[in-house]
Amino acid sequence: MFNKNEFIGLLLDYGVLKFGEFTLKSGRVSPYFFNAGLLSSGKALDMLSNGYAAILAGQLGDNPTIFGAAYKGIPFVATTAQTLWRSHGIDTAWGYNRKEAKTHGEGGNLVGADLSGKSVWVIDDVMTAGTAVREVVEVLRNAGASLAGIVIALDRKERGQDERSAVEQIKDDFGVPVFALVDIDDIIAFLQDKGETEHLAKMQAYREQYGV
Ligand code: OMP
Repeated sequence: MFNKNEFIGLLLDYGVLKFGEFTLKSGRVSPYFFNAGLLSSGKALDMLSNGYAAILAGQLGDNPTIFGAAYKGIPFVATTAQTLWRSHGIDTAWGYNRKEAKTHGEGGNLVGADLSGKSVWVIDDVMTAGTAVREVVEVLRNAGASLAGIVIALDRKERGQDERSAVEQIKDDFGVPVFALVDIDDIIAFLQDKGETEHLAKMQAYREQYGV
């Protein structure tokens, strides 16, 4: 089953979690970056999907639907649906969006499960200020679906549009649960345990500035 420290170890081994200076979507300059695109092996994807599925298995109601946003969410939602079936015996509908609407063939910007009238769980990689997730909620709304909840791989635990964390704000605004496989405090604790000091001071300073 899913183990947080094993997962953080894998994030470091695969270079998914990098240290340096990174300008984020929010404009914040961060001493670390989480690049989910580098979970690019079968083993890594398996561990990630196991994590998402372990959380979702306890949350999904009848006729579940899960959704991954283009582009990075697409492989994750697919493998999570498979893991839910193989490991938990839960058969969930799954779908994703295209960034560019298709004008021929079946057309449209949604692929897979019919979302209309459904209560949908969203799978995403990382939340900083919550902008990306709000965009996904808009896609669901336009498809006539409602949001059931969100599972992300990493919660950076940063402020959103006010003093609350982005995750808390999303929970309040949409009235849904938000789960994360790991958060920045888990990562800081992992580094401390390993006696890693090189990046810790900068991570903690950043956390003071933007974190909650
Ligand atoms: P928010 O939209 O501010 O919540 O930022 C989340 C999005 O930013 C993610 O979906 C990524 O596209 C990107 N991002 C990362 O991939 N990794 C990070 O560590 C930080 C960000 C980011 O730009 O904040």
